[in-house]
Order: sequence, then C-alpha cells, then structure tokens
Amino acid sequence: MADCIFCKIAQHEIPSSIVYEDEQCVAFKDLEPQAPVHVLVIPKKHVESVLALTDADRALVAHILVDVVPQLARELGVAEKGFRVVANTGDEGGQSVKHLHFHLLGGRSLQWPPG
Ligand code: DGP
Repeated sequence: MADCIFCKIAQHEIPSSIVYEDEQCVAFKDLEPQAPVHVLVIPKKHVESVLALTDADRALVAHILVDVVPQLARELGVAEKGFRVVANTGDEGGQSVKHLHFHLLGGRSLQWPPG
C-alpha cells in the first residue's frame, strides 16, 4: 500500500534491522525499543489491524503466532524467562502505524497493567 511505512520495510524500500523473513512475513527491530528485545512481526501483505483480518488470513496469523513468534523468542533468548506479544489496535489501543504488527517484547520484567 502506498505511503505505508511497514509495507516499505516489507518490500525493502526503506532500511530496517530485519531479524527474520519468509514469504509471508518479516520481523525487524523496533525503532524505539521499549525493552532489551523489541521486534515487530508484520505480514508482508497490507492488513490495517486485527480488526481488518478476514477468514482468508487465518493461516497467515497462525503462521506468525504458531511458527514465527515462538521461534524468534527462542532465538532472541527470551523464551525461557518470558516475553509479551502485543497487537495495539486503533487509537485508544495505541496503534500508531496502520499496518498490522505484533510487538515481541522481552529481556526485562514487564509491568502489568500497561499504561
Ligand atoms: P504501535 O504504536 O503499536 O503502532 O507501534 C508502532 C511501532 O513501530 C513503534 O514502536 C515504533 C515503530 N516504528 C515506527 N516507524 C518505524 C520505522 O520506520 N522503523 C522501525 N524499525 N520501527 C518503526
């Protein structure tokens, strides 16, 4: 999608620190890390948010959450102690980039409730 920063990252049109990539998704380091480990996992296709997901996206979401996130958590060294997966959605949910992304945060003790 034109003017979507995460589409541009997925298409390698702007630089990012990519830690994982396959045909369906890409994971890269967050520009403003909130924890020692903070990566974003995004679908390559443009989906605005969790609310825009459809039946056709079931396999994509399962791939991200069943395959990619646990693998990354292990590779990045946070699987054993624990980590958080967050999909901020909409304005009050704190979503600033309107391309579905899963934050993977870890490497420190995370507080609850979030701010
Ligand atoms: P959210 O607030 O949930 O929409 O999270 C968006 C995140 O994206 C935020 O933590 C900062 C990050 N971000 C925004 N623009 C860029 C960028 O150009 N590159 C990278 N690596 N991260 C970005």
